Amino acid sequence: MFKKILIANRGEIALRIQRACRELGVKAVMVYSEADRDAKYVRLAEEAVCIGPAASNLSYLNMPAIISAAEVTDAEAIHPGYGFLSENADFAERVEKSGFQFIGPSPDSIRLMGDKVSAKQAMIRAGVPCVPGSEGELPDDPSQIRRIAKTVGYPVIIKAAGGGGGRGMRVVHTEAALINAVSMTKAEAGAAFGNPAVYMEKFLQNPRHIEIQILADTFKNAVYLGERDCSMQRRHQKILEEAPAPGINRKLIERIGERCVTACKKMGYRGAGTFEFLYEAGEFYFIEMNTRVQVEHPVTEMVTGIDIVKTQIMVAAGEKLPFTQRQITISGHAIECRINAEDPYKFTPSPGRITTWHAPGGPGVRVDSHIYTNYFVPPNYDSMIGKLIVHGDTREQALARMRTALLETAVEGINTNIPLHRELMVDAKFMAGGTNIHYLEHWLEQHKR
Ligand code: MV4
Repeated sequence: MFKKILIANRGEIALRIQRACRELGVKAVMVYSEADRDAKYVRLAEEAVCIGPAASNLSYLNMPAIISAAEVTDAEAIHPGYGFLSENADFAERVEKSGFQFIGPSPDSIRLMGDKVSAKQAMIRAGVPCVPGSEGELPDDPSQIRRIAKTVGYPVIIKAAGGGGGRGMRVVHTEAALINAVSMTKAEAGAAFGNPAVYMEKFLQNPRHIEIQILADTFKNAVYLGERDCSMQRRHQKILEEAPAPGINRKLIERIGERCVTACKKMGYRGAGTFEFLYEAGEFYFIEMNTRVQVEHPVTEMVTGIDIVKTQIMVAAGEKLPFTQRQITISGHAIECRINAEDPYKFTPSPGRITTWHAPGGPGVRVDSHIYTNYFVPPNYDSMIGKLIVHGDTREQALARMRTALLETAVEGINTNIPLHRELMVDAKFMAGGTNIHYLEHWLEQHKR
């Protein structure tokens, strides 16, 4: 095992990784920007290094500053968390070239999955079901593009190879609009991602967003830890997640999970990963793979009892996965509510000083947050200030526990989205389970104030 790890992130995930380090007996080096200097999780770390001013591009995205911090503190490995440099293949490569272990997959795996066309081709080869569409990048010839769209069937969606997470896509309903939509998407993709390549898929109108968590070691062992339902989102920002996904056939999940595992083994994938699927009319369609730990990993930890962050560190240190697929079982139900510093209905950010913080508790309640009374939420970063996670024997019990936890939680001094979560936890359709990716946006439209 490593003696010392550098944590190249901030906020709740920095604290989460620090906790995993402590459990493993590994020293944690925290890097921080000037805006995060006084944060308690920074004080709590064995060592801390300032890597620059508040602006992310000068600190948490500053590769030389982060690698220098690892050098001066003699860290052996770097955990990138999520966001920032976590899926930057060039960063992973520079980390490795500088003699440190990147806690994540190889630069090649990150690069393969970062290009959504090559990712999809790898999945097709591995037998993972994908959304029907162009096999690879769209050609330039308009008549060929029209022919592909005709075969796929309208509506279609044009997506940028360099995009992902909802960036660089356009829905096309008619042949008349096709060629212009392709040109526009290519132009935008070239400007935004430095790669004008686009591909086409059948546009699914009312899918759910279901993702499969996997873990893999360097000995060709890989397992899946079941699925998460992340359909409750607004403008591609998830607001709550749950595991397992309500109402989906377990045998189907097992078949898809096994395909994901096969794909990992085939790619020689290492570490934690997430296969994102659209689920519609009883079928799964792969869309993208994330090569990092995700915000919503706790719901999977709660239903499997497996510490995903600890396992990431163990496999990065060259250890074998400490469990086999047969030893992994899903028990009960978990729900996570993301707590954001924002107006609960207008979604405008609400940074500032937290004058009161009272955390909930009780059986099956977990709080992943770095905040405390008198903590100042800086305006420079994502508005998520923590996550409330509950576990119950059944979905109904988890819902009841989340309602109680949300009732107990007090955040004063700033606005948060807790009132929105309280309303969703008593919403009849959400309570019934299985709402699709459009549900929250429609709900907000109907509950305008
Ligand atoms: C789609 C789709 C419908 N059909 N692909 C958006 C984020 C990116 N990861 C992929 N996305 C979508 N791809 C096909 N073929 C609908 C979406 C989509 C979406 C997906 C997951 C969660 C929320 C979403 C919100 C709008 C659109």
